[in-house]
Amino acid sequence: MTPTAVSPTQLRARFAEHLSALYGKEVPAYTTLVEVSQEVNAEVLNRDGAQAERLGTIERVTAERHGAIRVGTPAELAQVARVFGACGMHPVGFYDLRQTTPAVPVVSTAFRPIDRGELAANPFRVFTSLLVVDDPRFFDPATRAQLDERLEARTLFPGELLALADRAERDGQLPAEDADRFLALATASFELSPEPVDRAWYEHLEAVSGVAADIGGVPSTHINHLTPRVLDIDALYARMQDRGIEMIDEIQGPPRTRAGQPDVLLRQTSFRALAEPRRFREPDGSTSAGVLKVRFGEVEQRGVALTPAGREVYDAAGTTGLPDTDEALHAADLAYYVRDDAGTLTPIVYEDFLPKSAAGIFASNLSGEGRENTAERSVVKDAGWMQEVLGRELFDPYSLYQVERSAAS
Ligand code: OOG
Ligand code: NI
Repeated sequence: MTPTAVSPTQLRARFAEHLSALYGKEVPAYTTLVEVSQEVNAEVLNRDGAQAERLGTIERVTAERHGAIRVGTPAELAQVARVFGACGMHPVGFYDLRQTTPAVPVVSTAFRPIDRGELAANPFRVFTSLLVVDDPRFFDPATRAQLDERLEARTLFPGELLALADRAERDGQLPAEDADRFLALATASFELSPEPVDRAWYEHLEAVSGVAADIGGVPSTHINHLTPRVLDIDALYARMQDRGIEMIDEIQGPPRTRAGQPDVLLRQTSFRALAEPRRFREPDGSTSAGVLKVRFGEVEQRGVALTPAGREVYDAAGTTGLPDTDEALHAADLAYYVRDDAGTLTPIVYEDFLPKSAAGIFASNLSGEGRENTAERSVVKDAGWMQEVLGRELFDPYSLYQVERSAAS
């Protein structure tokens, strides 16, 4: 690298910082969530010492965030892939949230670093959902035609940003000034737009799905939430409630483990979506003030990644079906570990998402139930289809964990 050049790793770390500053300004309760997470993490570190860093150094965990964004067309998703690609973030996993209960009319992937060193340097990941406009279970022909037209007409990412992204990816770096420009444009693309929302159209989509309205009912995209990582999510949940912040009813994902039992996969919870002031365009052409509740704050605790066999056990019986110790999980090939020179097992952290929790997080923060026409046949969208759309490799999470485990032995 040339001396003043900025690497993809640095772009990613700075992008996460920029988005965090933006979201903190837009949603002040997020800042409270980050503060409380850091408080809890300091306490766990104090209490458990080195044991607290088994699933990542405190530096990594403190800086760790995942974001969530939502886009409307395959072309928009392909552009997102270029912007994140510049930051060393690759699409991993395919989640069809139309298959969960309740169904959400999107298919998703997560952009994230894929090798251990990059994850350790900065693990920033973004859960990215694409509206399935051509699914007749959700959208009738007239709605679909209008969605297509409106989504076609908008531009989420300026040409200058995409050109910088392509250059960064091609060269593996950007000169300092171009890096600043890239970050400014990328961050601005996820800012909440002051442009008025067409009320009648938004409400029409909202009757089908709140997520569809949030994606197709507005002329831009925005960060939906930004999630810090915490080492004890139960402690955090209680403390947020003490501070008077209304949390969703439960923690999604595996239940709290028994003392000494390893944490597995991912536990998440969120505070309820806040009423944010937005401008509306009324049917008579006038504009008025109103509110929308779509953005919220989420927090997560991560555990060891399960193998396909471990995941099968978990999906069938929850954590009660899993053995109690690292050694037993490893011996039965139910979770991913590497053994260090001293013979100690180090867990490989789960870096991905859980569709059931994602659907729960979506649902707990939507006002209406939504509407689905189950008489219609769903349109098939799978990982192969998404890889075509992305125009680049869509990685399989299990293969990545497997590679990591083999590399270490
Ligand atoms: C994404 C919801 C899923 C998670 O952490 O599971 C998600 C969204 O609300 O757009 O972020
Ligand atoms: Ni999330």
